[in-house]
Amino acid sequence: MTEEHWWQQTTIYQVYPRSFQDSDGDGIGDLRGVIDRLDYLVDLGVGALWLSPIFASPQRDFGYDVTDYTGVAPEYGDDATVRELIGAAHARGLKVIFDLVLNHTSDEHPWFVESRAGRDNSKADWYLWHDGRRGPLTWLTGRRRPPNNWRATLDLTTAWQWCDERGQYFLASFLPFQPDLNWRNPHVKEAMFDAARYWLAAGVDGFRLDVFGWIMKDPEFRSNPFRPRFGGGDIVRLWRRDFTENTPDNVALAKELRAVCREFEGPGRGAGGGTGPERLLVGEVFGAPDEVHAYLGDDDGLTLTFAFDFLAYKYSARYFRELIASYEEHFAAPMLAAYVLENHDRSRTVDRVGGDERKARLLATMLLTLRGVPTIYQGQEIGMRNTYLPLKSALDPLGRTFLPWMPEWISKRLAERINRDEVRTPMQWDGSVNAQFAAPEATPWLPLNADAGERNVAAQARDSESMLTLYRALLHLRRESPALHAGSLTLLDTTADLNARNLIVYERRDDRREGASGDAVLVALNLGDADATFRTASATGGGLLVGTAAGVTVADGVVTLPAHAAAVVSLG
Ligand code: TEU
Repeated sequence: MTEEHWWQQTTIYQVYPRSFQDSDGDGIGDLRGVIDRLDYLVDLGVGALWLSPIFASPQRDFGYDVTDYTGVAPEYGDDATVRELIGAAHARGLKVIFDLVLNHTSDEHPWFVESRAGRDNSKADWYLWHDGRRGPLTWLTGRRRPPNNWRATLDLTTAWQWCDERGQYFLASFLPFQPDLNWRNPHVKEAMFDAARYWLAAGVDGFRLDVFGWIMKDPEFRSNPFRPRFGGGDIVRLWRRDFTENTPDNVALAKELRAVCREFEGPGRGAGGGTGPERLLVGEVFGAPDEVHAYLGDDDGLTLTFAFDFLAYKYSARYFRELIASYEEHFAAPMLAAYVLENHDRSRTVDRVGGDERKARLLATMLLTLRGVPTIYQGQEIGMRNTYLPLKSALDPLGRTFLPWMPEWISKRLAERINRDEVRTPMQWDGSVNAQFAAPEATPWLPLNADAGERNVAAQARDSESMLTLYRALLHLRRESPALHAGSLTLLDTTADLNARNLIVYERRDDRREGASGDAVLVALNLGDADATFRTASATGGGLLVGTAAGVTVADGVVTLPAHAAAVVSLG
């Protein structure tokens, strides 16, 4: 792989279009609104914009239930607006990444409507249908049992849904109204690849691939082995996912999708004869780094996979130190992971660290200085909080589908949000009514967080100590510093020094040109409750480039860090 792929140096900003900016007063964000905010993203300093799904959808899972992969949802705009958005972003040097939901469609998609109607129509084999198994009462009731033990998301119920019309089960690995497509049917694969081609031809720079790890399931429908596991991101998981997740066939699918992108990529990138830029494919795949790095292949698979262990973490120096080491080992250069602290499914960072902004600032510094592609979820840059909203009236179907019995006093206390509305409330632009997300007289589709009056972009832009100012500074520094956007990472061993056991320290060096002493930066993070110091190898020390707290200093090569503070220091 040659150097200088655009995506190696980029940073991704996730826009949840429904909650970013409304332009027409219906209380729902839209594409015109995104266009109006592009300059904000440029000023913030991000390189690419990932739009959560904007395709036609009944919006029962807010776009992750698609009914037309090449049609724009009317409440968001139309084909002309989306093309205008791509052009306007490109004109500002921003890349545009769409969200592709390949595993399943909406049950209202015309393909599924036809498929479920009978066993001999043209779409009969487009989804994963199965007769099921005979059970002890089948002779009496006629009901059969699900064919195997595959579980729907959250692992609480079977993934098989009964369909009376066909007298068969269909597989729905996520929510019951999201039937899984049968990717072993070549017509399905071509139809989905054609949808990708449609947007590649329109100029999108790549795709975030929804639940990519689940697409190719075991063709023999074998049951997953029973092996209970506690912790590790899930509360409890009873079965391994050998036959449903990250199967060898699924890893192979990444290559086929890459080949589709190559048809549009410019000279030197395959036989497609395309002329465009290299396209980014970032997969939503779950698993340990030693497992998921296989998706990247040898520059012929996905470009990136999300490092979700950074999203459901234990806030400790040891946890992150080991994680960084593990990613450095399994994603060795030129491979990279996509680092992520927040998204539209999971808790906001500040809440995850118990409301402690110091910790959130430290994590932001880590996110934006690791060797990888950082992803920022809208609102993260102003430290938006979860907005507590009762499960009973949730618009998000997740908790209502799988945990409707859960009392509020429990759901409130879970680390993860099972009512994902809580992390999807409108973006807080200023302190006015509706925070400029929508006109003051509009009714936003979800309520704003009550703190929008104080916590908003306008207020933080004026405040040199704000979260927004920190994100901006780090993003711009990352852009300017070759060590940060293209350099190597070396973890320094601080564990021997008792005083430094809660520190994580790493160096980033631009050592691309042999012999030349390029740009070098040291990052020191203090995850402890006490002050800590660290002596850099360079006697002169360097200048403090970014500090997350007033007490961060560098003098005579010694970095001093108050509790939960972070520093980025120049070694050049
Ligand atoms: O989410 C898949 C996924 O990560 C979930 O299983 C997650 O664990 C859950 O949301 C609990 O937080 C993707 C999308 O990001 C999500 O918004 C969609 O609802 C889902 O796929 C189905 O397409």
